[in-house]
Amino acid sequence: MWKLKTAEGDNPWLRTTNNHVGRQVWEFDPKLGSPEELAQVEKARETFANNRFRQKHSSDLLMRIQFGKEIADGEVLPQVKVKDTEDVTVEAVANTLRRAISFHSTLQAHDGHWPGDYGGPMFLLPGLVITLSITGALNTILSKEHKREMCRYLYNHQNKDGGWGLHIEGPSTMFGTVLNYVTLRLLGEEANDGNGAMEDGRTWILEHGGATAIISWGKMWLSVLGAFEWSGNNPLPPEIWILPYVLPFHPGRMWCHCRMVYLPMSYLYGKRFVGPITSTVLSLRKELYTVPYHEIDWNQARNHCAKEDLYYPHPLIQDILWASLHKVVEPILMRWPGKRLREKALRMVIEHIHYEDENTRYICIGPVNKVLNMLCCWVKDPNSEAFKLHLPRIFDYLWIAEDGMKMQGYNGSQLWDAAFAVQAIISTNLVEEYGPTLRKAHTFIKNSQVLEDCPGDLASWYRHISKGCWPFSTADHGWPISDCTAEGLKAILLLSKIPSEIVGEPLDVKRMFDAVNVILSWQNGDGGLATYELTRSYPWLEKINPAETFGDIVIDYPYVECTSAAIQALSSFRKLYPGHRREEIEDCIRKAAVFIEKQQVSDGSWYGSWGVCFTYATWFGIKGLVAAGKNFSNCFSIRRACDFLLSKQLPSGGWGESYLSCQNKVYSNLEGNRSHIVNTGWAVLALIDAGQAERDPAPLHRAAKLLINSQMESGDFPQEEITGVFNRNCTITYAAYRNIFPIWALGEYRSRVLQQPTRD
Ligand code: LAN
Repeated sequence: MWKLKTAEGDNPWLRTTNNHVGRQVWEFDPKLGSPEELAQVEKARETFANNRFRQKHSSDLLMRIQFGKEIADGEVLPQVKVKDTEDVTVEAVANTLRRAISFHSTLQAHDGHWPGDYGGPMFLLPGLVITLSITGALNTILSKEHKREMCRYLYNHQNKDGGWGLHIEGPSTMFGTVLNYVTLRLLGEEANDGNGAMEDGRTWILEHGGATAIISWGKMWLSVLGAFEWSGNNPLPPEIWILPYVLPFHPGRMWCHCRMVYLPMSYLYGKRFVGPITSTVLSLRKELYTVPYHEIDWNQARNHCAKEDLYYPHPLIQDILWASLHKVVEPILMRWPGKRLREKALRMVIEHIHYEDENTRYICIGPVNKVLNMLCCWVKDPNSEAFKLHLPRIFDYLWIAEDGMKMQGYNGSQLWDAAFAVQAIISTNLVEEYGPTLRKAHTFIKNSQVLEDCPGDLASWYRHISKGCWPFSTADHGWPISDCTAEGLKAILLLSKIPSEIVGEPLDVKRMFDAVNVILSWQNGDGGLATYELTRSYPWLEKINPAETFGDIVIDYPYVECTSAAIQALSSFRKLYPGHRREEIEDCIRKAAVFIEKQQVSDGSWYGSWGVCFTYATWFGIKGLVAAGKNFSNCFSIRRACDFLLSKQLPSGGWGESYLSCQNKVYSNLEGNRSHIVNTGWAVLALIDAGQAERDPAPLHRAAKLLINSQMESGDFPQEEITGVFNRNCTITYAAYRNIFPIWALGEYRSRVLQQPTRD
């Protein structure tokens, strides 16, 4: 049976700064699992597969089954349901909360974090499998169980029309279909597998123009594999790294995710690296195209893109730019003396790759550059230490649920979920009862703060300071993020107000000051905060975004979510430490509030970038303004935002927003106007913050009733549609949200709407 191991790492090639706190890795052990447990797992898999077109999101059941042993031993309070005709009572809320927190506590790992699925995107596993197949590590690194579970995952997420989407809930795209089809082939599936799935996939590809119509990232992956020609790619010259930093398009000015993905891509492009041409690769050359491989017009293929994939079409200026680089500059750089410059650029690029690897303990900033960097290290030297150091960190990205084994969007969302869970539990006023849970989470958050900046001259590595920050996942990952730091600090400050006999010693004040220092350092001139760094260049740079399926990736834009989180953290901090950097903090909060008001859309909403979508950002918008000292009566923005939210409440009492909101920037209900507990949680939290209880609590009562009635017998809540999003067009799973947000919303409802100011 599969077993989740947390905070462990016994491989000599693993490095860590904090004893692997937060690390989560699944291992297969054939000796584990009672017949009942194995039957439970099988049942979960079967149910998922049978309903896979209706419910595309898995419910993280393998982890729940593993932790479930503890639940069975503990007591579960009887379930509560509130009838249509009844009012919500104090007892019903308290009972629901106790059941929910008790359940959520059983999912907490011994190091204090809440492990969970961070899957969703469907373009990540292919990068890993292609890399492992090229480097010959596919059979040595992955067991047959790994491969079987990966195939299960891919078959489970094949759409009815035979294709695969960009993410689990998305319609088929060429990118998703070609890459996942290729992945299945590399994992050992035959082109004609007998049950028709591979044939259906291939038919989808051929009917939509063949693999020349795949987007640029797909072209790159197929080229390194040997199933596409480099001449069919638009140039990614590594020389961009040796240009002077004053140029607005210098990569050091780009969003770190964009910079870090194009860095290794430019290495592979600069070398025109192609892996070994195996019989599978030769066969793929026949399977993927509508014309014979040697007859493909590669120059035309450079700009060919299926309409299903096109979220961000290239403007004309890009076509001109790529054509001139392709036709004029590349031929010079490919032969002497231009080649000398290429070699110099490649040396610089690989140095930056090593710097990134070393400073993330080989986890890397995300799943895409993780595997690309690993491939580059192998291309440089197949016997290198760097490559060996990369291998054990692959497992930090793999997660298994009843839908199979997936590659996650990050090495987890550990810190983020723990910071939210702490705030949610504290909001309920049931702190004494859940002391042990909070104490463990407190330890985890303290152990996950990043204590040092990256080494060397930060500016020459284009890095912001990190000392005092919190990451999104683990300290070993270590990249600093503005809102993660803010949410981490908020949780730490709340915990510091609870007696240490209950939750343990508070964080050393000096370390709180360090966190404040990074938060202040992130504020841009316009008052807003971006994600990891300051905004270093201009929005017009988006014109040279070559990734056809993603929007807003070229620079790090300021966001309402990040800005609001910073205001909240600083204003809570200021209440406890009024003397520390007072003027700077006040100034920062004031400017940040102005930024948030400016970002508001004319209908009163905010449009979010990292959650689905208006409900998420509007919660942040309101919460930020309230933390800056504004309220319903003195702030027009808050009044409008409340009207907006109330106008979207569904007859069921809930809110339910589709990921299509993010793509189209227009509020969209879920199909059939279904409600969603997570959206409902965000809306309730926002309205309570804006003082809705004093004006008219009726909408809150209706929403609370819905949340209470959604709870399942075990105390868990159902997994509904996916709730995260990035780069406008791709969704991502936040598996803990279904537990955290009902708890948080009902917690605030209990203490601020049903008016229970004293702790019991
Ligand atoms: C994340 C995850 C965390 C997220 C929050 C902290 C929640 C957000 O408020 C700020 C942005 C951030 C850090 C974020 C940005 C985009 C990420 C890194 C991701 C959604 C996780 C995966 C995604 C990354 C870009 C996926 C790889 C794909 C590429 C297009 C490079």
